[in-house]
Amino acid sequence: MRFNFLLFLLGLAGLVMMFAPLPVQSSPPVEREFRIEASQYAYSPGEISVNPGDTVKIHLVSTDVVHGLYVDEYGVSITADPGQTATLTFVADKPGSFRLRCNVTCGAMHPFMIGKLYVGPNLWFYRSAGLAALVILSIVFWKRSNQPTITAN
Ligand SMILES: [Cu+2]
Repeated sequence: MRFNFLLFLLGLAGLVMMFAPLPVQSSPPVEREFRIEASQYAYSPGEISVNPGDTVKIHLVSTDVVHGLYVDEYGVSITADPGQTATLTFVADKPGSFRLRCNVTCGAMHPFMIGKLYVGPNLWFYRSAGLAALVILSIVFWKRSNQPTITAN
């Protein structure tokens, strides 16, 4: 009976750990600069990640033809001429993951020229670490409850 209650508590703690929004701001906003090379038909690096509130400065360098970079949902974009660098600055105030797409028709595979902006602290790491700790706790409790108890007469 007591053990079931503990299990219930552990399960509850697990759910909270998975889904509760963490109110902590893991780090104060900073300016982050990225140099992204655009060539047919990819961005390099293809993924960038920042913390919410950060000022993102992207230097887009085109190595072959004219390429663009449009950030989904943020609605900001930039165009870089061949061999040129263009700079885009915006504040990453929306958390989540957003597509970066080329907004200049640059060739046959143009629609597949896609990158990713990830805005958010690495919550999954902390959540899975918390879950792992819970699993270990449950095993400890389970072992204890299965131990034969010595009763004194
Ligand atoms: Cu392109």
